[in-house]
Amino acid sequence: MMMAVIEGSNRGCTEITITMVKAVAVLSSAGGVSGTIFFTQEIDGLTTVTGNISGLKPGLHGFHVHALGDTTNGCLSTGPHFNPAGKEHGAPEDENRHAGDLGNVTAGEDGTVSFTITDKQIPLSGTNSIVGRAVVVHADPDDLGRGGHELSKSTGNAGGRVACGVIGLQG
Ligand SMILES: [Cu+2]
Ligand SMILES: [Zn+2]
Repeated sequence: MMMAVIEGSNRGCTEITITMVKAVAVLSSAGGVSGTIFFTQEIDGLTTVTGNISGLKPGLHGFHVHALGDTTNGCLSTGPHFNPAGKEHGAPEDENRHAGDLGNVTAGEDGTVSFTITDKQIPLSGTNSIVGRAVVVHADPDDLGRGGHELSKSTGNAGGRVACGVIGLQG
């Protein structure tokens, strides 16, 4: 025991292991929307989200992390927006936002979208990890809390849940 301590102090350096955490969600839906969303947690605490989605109606679609990775009743059972800080719905750049509020993705005329989002409130490790939760794509635009609708401050009034996928660890 004592030997180990002396050896450690003699080495004169500290080993730091940096593990890049990666996760993935495969979207499924009842209505022909499909896609794959990749998550990479950078060493500076940011998570980069890269996705491809197809089968959407052209235009904006609310895109969120919902609290639960439960798809037993389709996307309906993924719960509300992931909101560990107990805030109101907002835009990704807002101070007052749910952690899961990732704004909108914009599908082209062909119904597909490829996008990259970088966000600091959706870690893949630690207390507020989004692993085991779900990503959800909505039928309509997310009004980012500004629409004045009774649902604006809770869901962005983004309409139905057209596709979702559970966020799982990736090797
Ligand atoms: Cu949502
Ligand atoms: Zn929200």
